[in-house]
Amino acid sequence: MEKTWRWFGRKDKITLDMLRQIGVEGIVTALHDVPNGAVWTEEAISSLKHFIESYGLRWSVVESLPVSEAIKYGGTECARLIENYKTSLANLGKCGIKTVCYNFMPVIDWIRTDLRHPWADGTSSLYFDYARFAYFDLRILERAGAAKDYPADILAKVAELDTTITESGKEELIDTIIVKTQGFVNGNIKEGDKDPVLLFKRLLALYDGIDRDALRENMRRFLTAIMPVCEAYGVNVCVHPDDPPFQVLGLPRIVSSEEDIAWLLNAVDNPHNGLTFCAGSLSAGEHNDTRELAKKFAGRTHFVHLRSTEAMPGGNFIESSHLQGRGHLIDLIRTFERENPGLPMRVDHGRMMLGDEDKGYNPGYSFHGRMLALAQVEGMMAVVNDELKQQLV
Ligand code: DNO
Repeated sequence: MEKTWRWFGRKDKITLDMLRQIGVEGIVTALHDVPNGAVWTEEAISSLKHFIESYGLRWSVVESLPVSEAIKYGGTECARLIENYKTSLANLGKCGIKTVCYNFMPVIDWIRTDLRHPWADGTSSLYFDYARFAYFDLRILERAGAAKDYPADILAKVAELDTTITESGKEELIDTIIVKTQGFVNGNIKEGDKDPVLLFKRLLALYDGIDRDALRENMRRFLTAIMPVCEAYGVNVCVHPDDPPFQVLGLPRIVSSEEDIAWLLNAVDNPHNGLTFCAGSLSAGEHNDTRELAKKFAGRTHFVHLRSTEAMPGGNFIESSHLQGRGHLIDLIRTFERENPGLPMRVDHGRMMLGDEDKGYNPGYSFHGRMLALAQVEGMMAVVNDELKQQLV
């Protein structure tokens, strides 16, 4: 597999010089300054590409070319935004960047409730606490009908939290769920925006009446429209699974399970329509077995995120070490190297350690934690490739 790293552009405190020193081969990035929905011009793409190449690296994958909300809910601007998306894809293809990751999660991308969940060894990682999330939904958003979406034990924990949570605790929960984890990935709500809860409620309202089937049809329409451009320029698009892989906040999520993935690959049955195999996201759902999913979908996978999670009691999950948890990364590497060798992979998230804490990195994107994870994954890759070589002789 190709060793890639998510880099947030020229402003990233983790520089390309640093990445070259730790054995990174390819860069995963985006035009982070271009607003969601606007065209990525050939000039802007090729300027960043040349910058990356001047460090002896290559721009391997785009993560992400964001799909605007109006495309997902089918708003009036949908046709124009799809045209813009096609132009951006064509421009990427012309510049030789052929793997493009995106997601189709309405309003909210990945969800965590705690950014610094402490480990006994002094490091910390990201965490999802179901009751704290339910608290945000029921007590902060006050979403109509939300109570029926949670089991009785979670509702009891929410009532208990009511008596202990402070005002600053509530602010921190809001900041974690809809600002800090979101701004840098989809730009819906950014740090510094006034009244994020109100903004968020307005976004949720855009999906009134959009159920699972309607979202599926909008995804089919989007994929069908972009396939001719993908074919013309040899670009592979690869959808990122829902993180976590289940329904939240009354919104449909349609890339959460084996059945969902099979649906989207068959609905537009074209090799350019593929999957970003995010082991971390998929493993956070107890209905998913990453090993089985990899065997089934390796041929249509264009990009791999190696990360692992551990399911905890009560619907919580923690981002575990890359060596442990439900990700089963060694097995995945074995499957991908056999079935679809050489795919770009990045270690997705790492713990915070050894001074990462005060650097202001995007949540999950620490330096030391990811470097450690990369070294662990490199070791796994070396063993697997050695095994494969021995099987050939
Ligand atoms: C979080 C990421 C996701 C991912 C997007 C891809 O760390 O894995 O935000 O980049 O969903 O579109």
